[in-house]
Amino acid sequence: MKMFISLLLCIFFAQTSLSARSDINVIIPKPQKVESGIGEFILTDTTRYFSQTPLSRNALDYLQEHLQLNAGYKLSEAASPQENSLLFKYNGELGEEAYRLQVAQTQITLEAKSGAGFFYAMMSLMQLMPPAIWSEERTDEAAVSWPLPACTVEDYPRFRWRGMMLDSSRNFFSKTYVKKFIDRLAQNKINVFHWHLTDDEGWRIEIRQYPLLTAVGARRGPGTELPFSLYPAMRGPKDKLQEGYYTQDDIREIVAYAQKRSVSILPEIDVPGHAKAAVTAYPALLQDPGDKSRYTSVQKIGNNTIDAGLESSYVLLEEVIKEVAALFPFGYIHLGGDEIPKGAWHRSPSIAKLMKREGLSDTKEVQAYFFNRMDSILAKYGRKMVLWQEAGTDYNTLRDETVVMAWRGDGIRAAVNRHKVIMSPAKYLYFDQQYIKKKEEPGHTWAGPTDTEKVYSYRPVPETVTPEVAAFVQGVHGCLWSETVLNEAIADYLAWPRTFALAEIGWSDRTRRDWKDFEKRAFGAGLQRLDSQKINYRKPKNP
Ligand code: TNX
Repeated sequence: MKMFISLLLCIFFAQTSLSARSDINVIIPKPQKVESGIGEFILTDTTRYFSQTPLSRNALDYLQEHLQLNAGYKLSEAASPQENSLLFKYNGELGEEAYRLQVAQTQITLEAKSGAGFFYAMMSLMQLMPPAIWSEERTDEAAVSWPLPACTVEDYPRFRWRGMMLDSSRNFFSKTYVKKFIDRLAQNKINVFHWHLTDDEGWRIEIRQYPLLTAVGARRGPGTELPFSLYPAMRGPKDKLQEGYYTQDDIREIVAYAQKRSVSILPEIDVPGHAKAAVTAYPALLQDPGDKSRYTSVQKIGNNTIDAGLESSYVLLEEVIKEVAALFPFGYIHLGGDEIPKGAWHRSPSIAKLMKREGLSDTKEVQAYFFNRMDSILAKYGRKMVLWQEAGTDYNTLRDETVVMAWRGDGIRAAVNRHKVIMSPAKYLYFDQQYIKKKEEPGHTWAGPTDTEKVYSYRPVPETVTPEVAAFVQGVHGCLWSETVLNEAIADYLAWPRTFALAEIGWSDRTRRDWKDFEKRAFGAGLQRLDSQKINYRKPKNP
């Protein structure tokens, strides 16, 4: 009897850990089309792969790494298409990031015409597998066979630009964490990692020609020249030195890691405001010693703005752009431009001189002059500019390719005025805001609270807008600013599960979006996937 019970238990556990998903409605973001088939495919160490194209490389490597880690084997290559195999097929008729995935009892077929397409097919395929496939450590010795429900998926994205930002300045995140962050975006078909690398509280990218940017600008706290900003000072360890930056080697490694996952990195160098770290490192080059202006930023940082009247500012910034462009292959560099404090530049002799020389009548025009010059520097290095909304929409002398990032909520106005725009409204997509209003919840309160359902309710393009105007909307970005993010567990908590909703807004057609359906996928299979990666997500009230 005892033996019989343990046999039953064995069968039960073997089945729970290895049975195929009975519901195939698990993929995030929601594909354009999913149909179920008959039976299942069982992937084991006897399964082979065959690829018609080198474009499948990254998709295949991703699966192989996870299989090696979680099952202890990799698939071997077949000499020709055969039964019990994964077949990667080039399909030139599909769109740039589109894919077709077919799981049949005898074979799995992945079709695409780009590396990104194959990668996305693989992300969908792996989401159909038991969640243990995502684990970063081997969890179940018995998990050597992976059942997959038969189905067909046809899919393509709504927007080309699906982004998420991490602020590495206010608080520094290790290289290992940044990679994990990128990997999790890629799993959900988010394709732009917006990396906020400089701000008042820290300059986090090595610039070879100007080493003090990091030697001085990447350290704050006791014994350093940089002050704390108000927020970390309120909640962070005031008595401890905080430091950290990414070397150029670190950055190359992270860029290559992201590329393997079809993620482009948009680096942000925030100028001319939000630049206390830079002006502390090179005061003589970036601020006029005769400037009598005294001002504080919204975040209460004093005199944090680079002087747009000094030639040496442009010399230094050109070198920064040159080195940044050499590190990041993406066609865009984000130059910030947000929140230039009132009072900045007012009593700077070099600004007065510049205004006279160029016939500029106020600081807004000075700012326009500054970004026009920065834009021509970017053009010299083959890059286009992204700016925060207030800097990008006030004047029309910038190149048409310039993209504005709309955080204030009236982004569609930028599109109406024929600016390329990315929607990043603080009220819906600032993931540094609390989920719910409660003292114990981490995060800011000024634009929140923002729970997952509210994120999901965001519509980047109102229905009343004409297709011509809608075409200016490039996509959506979530932003994880980090003043209140004092460790990686809090970053996880603020980002997940909200980032699932962001991924779906960026990828899935509006007609495919339904909160109840999303809730089931996100709080079901989605959370299982986060669990197996040990991500410290915020547990929803009714999972
Ligand atoms: C506003 S929106 C900022 C950031 C802060 C964030 C905090 C924008 C372009 N700037 O500097 O970190 O709010 O929520």
